[in-house]
This record gives sequence, C-alpha cells and structure tokens, in this order.
Amino acid sequence: LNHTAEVSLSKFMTKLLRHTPAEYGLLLDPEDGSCLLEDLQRVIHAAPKWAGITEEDIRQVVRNSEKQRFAIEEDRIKARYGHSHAKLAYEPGVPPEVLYHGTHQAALPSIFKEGLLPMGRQYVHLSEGLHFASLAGSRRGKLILLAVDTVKAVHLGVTFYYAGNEVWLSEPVPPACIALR
Ligand code: HQG
Repeated sequence: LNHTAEVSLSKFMTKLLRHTPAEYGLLLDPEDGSCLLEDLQRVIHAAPKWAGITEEDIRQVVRNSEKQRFAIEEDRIKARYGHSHAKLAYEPGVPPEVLYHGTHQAALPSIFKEGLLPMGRQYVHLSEGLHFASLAGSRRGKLILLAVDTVKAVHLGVTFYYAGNEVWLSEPVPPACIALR
C-alpha cells in the first residue's frame, strides 16, 4: 500500500470500527467494539475499490497509525477510541492530575459555558500529552489547548476511562475544571 491508499483504507476502517458497522453488515462486540480480523477483511473486500486488500495491508495501517487508532489482539481488531456507534465499556481509571484537550477558537465560548461535551462521539477525548491534543485541535481551525483539572472533575462526579497510549475518555467535563493552557 502506498501512503495515499494507506490513509484512505485507514479512514474506511475507522468508519467501519467506530461509526457505522451495521451499515456494512459488520457486527462488533458490544463490550469492546472488536471483531475478527477476517470478518473486517471480508467486509472491506465487499467494496470494489478494496477487493485486493490483504491481512498484511490491514496490519500495515494499524502499525503505521501514529495515533495508534487501532489495536490487534490475537485474531481480533478494534478501534481504540473515537466511537460514535455504541457506548463501549472502558475500565474507569485514575487519570494524571491534568489532562489536555485540543479544540478550536470558535468552540471556546460554548465550552466555557457548557463544559466539554462528547458531541458526536460517546465520550470526551483527552490526552496526557500535548501532541495528541494538538493533532485533534488543529483539524478544525486555530488550535486552542485546554487543561482539565481532573482532581476537581472527579470531585464533581466525572468518571475517566483509560483507552491506552495516553488517551483518556470521559463523561462531560464541567466548565469549572477547564482552563486555557
Ligand atoms: C468540541 C480524532 C462546542 C471539541 C481526534 C471538538 C481525536 C465543543 C468537537 C479524536 C463542546 C468534537 C476525538 C461544546 C466539545 N461546545 N464545541 N460544549 N465540547 N466541543 O472530533 O476531541 O484522527 O468529536 O473541542 O484527533 O476533536 O479520528 O472530538 O472540537 O483524537 O483518530 O467539539 O478523534 O482522532 O469533535 O476528537 P470530535 P475531538 P482520529
């Protein structure tokens, strides 16, 4: 797979594993959102554009994802975060005292008013480091980095879940816990 094909296949895989599996006849485990690698491959093959995709191509996409969007365990694959299709069960955890969220200028007034909301996804996405937050926030306009006081948030009843590779998911975060970084 060349780079362009790899990016395109990765986008199709996120669609299948995060957003609309049923639309493609793919059944994901309701707990962790995983499916058999061979089932994913079969569904990908049904798209004429991807009829020649091999398991190694899929593994290449997983390996080369800088953000580690996917995880393969034995014969199963899943998206690690970002789901809209179902609320998966992540283990609640105790996060570092500060987590970061990258957003864009236009969202700020509403975020300071209503807090951080999951919007189109099942959870709010946060990270331990600034790099991941910057990647997320730069997608929509002028990057704004926010710091979340997780001690205060936990005190106010917010639950945090660890999705691996420095990514944390949470329920809505109240404005009182959010500051500009
Ligand atoms: C914003 C991508 C107005 C929030 C990314 C964000 C990440 C509010 C947008 C991962 C708001 C939602 C997740 C409020 C939050 N009012 N706007 N009250 N609360 N927002 O894409 O966190 O490349 O659903 O700041 O890089 O940006 O796909 O969430 O701008 O890692 O692997 O509403 O998805 O990763 O946008 O992104 P999203 P996100 P991938």
